[in-house]
Amino acid sequence: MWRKTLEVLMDNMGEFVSGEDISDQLGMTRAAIWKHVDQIKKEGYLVESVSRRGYRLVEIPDKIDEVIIRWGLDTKVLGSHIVSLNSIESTNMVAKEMAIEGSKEGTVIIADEQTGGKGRMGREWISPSEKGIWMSIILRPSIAPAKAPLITSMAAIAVARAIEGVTGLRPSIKWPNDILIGDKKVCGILTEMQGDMDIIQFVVVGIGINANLDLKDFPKELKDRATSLKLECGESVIRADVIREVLREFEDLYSKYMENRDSQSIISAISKNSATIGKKVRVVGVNMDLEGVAVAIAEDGALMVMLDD
Ligand code: BT5
Repeated sequence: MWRKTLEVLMDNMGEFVSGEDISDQLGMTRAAIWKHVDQIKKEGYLVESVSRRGYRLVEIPDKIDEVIIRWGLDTKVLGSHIVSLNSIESTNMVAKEMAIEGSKEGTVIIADEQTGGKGRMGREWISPSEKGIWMSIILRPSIAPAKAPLITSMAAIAVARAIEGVTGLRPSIKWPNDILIGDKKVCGILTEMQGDMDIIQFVVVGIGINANLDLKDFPKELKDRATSLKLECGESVIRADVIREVLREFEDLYSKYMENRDSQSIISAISKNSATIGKKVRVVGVNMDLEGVAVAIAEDGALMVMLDD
């Protein structure tokens, strides 16, 4: 319930609001409001209490909280329902369970810490507490499963744009799911889906962004391959600012695609920012191991490789 009081204080950020006004607005006693404010302070928000003037919210901490994320978020679908958690094994796991149970499109699950964060093919994703953006978005696109890679591409473009918008850094996209700054990984995307032969039931887009990790937060083997926004900018970012931008950019790309089904703008955006095209690559599959040069991204999001022969 304290979140309701927080919402009122946030709407009046920097201004005093009297306990009476809040209690009228929420239909609660002033004693209840006083308790809420006490809780809000304990949560790390800076609130001034001055007798006869009321309460004034002065500073919002860098927290993963649905109220903070929703504040100023102008999307229609993505983030229409936000679930914020302290610590969880994997937000993708929670999102998949919620999607199976019928959670609506645009639901966002976000955690301060993942104890079993997942990469692709069972790999591990390091997700230390209060340092990063570990979130999953449920989508229900009426498209064929073969088109699902486009959703990963949209998420990658959205993250790259959001990072640039908030920090001024210029990330590139390493096909299919990594965002790099320079040659170091700052974000990974894990898209999982459930569907039939010709239609998707849901897609869970898991996005992990290293926001405020310090060098000591990375295990030895990742120290020269991974980076964070903080390490690159020299200062911490407010995670909620980045989250809102990702949701806005993602919704923009997604809603346009669902409307016109034109993948060309997605392909050209991802090609323009690509860290892969023009590079020598190795294609490793169950029964193949080939080398060549990445030349383009195809209409369905696949990477086209020119083999040596
Ligand atoms: C990925 O896999 O890059 C997908 C990562 C998706 C993470 C998000 S967080 C929210 C949601 N919930 C989840 O449980 N997962 C998603 P892949 O391309 O397989 O890369 C994994 C590899 O990246 C690992 O084997 C490490 O080498 C490296 N790695 C692990 N943690 C990292 C980190 N925090 N930053 C950079 N590299 C990392």
